[in-house]
Amino acid sequence: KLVHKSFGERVTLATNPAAVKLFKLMESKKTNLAVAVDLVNKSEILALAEAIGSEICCLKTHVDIVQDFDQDFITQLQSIAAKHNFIIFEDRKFADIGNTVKYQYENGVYNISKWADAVTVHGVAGPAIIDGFRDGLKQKGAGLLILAQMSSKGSLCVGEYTNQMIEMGKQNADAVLGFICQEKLEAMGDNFVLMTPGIQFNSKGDNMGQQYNTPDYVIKEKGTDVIIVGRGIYQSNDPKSEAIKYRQQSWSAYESRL
Ligand code: S5P
Repeated sequence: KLVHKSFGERVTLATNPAAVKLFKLMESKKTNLAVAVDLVNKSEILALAEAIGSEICCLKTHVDIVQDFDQDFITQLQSIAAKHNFIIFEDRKFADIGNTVKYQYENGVYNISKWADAVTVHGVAGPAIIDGFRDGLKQKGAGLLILAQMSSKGSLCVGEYTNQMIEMGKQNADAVLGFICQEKLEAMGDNFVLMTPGIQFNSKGDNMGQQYNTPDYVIKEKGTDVIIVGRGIYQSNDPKSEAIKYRQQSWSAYESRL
């Protein structure tokens, strides 16, 4: 059985600045709910962020699906994040060589390094990918989330690959905020934030491989820290009250394991 420290205690163990910020934020705001806002219009995303901002610790974007993306979208999203006190993480799942991801992170239309507090990374190309992020991360005080496991059926991020991803994180704890995973493995330690997608109350999965668990299960039984909820919230008729339900279950599951 895993022994769990509080987010407050883990503030002092974290070395990545975004991890420190997120542990503090979760402890003070009393929420470990992240929402995946996979909507394709700027106005819909901003309206949802405003509606649920008070309930969440993180808002996750897929910026490359936004049809009317512009700089004003980022400016407005950042001001909503500041007002409601949550961090923004861009789920870009970078996976190339260091030199290429540096371009992808710092350049192009989206300029992700200028605004994202965290970004997701697949370590399939090996640990040197992290060197491509170091300059950009430092300037913003941001962090990487390494995909250690995935929620989808038949995922190849398992076993020895997962162990290698944890090792990659530990060797680069300055740059790494945490892991995207389905469970806490002992090697992950207490200095990283563990985030788990594939969460929904009313569904077991979709017809494209997604698999769902409840907040209670992944936090209490599997030892993760943050739940990432997408369609369970943004497709509901009342996203705000649904977000409150996910927040309450995930926070009380967290409190009960302390
Ligand atoms: O293993 C993963 C990793 C991620 S980041 N499985 C996932 O589903 N995700 C992301 O979480 C996915 O890209 C989507 O944005 C979100 C889950 O959305 P939902 O609508 O299925 O809750």
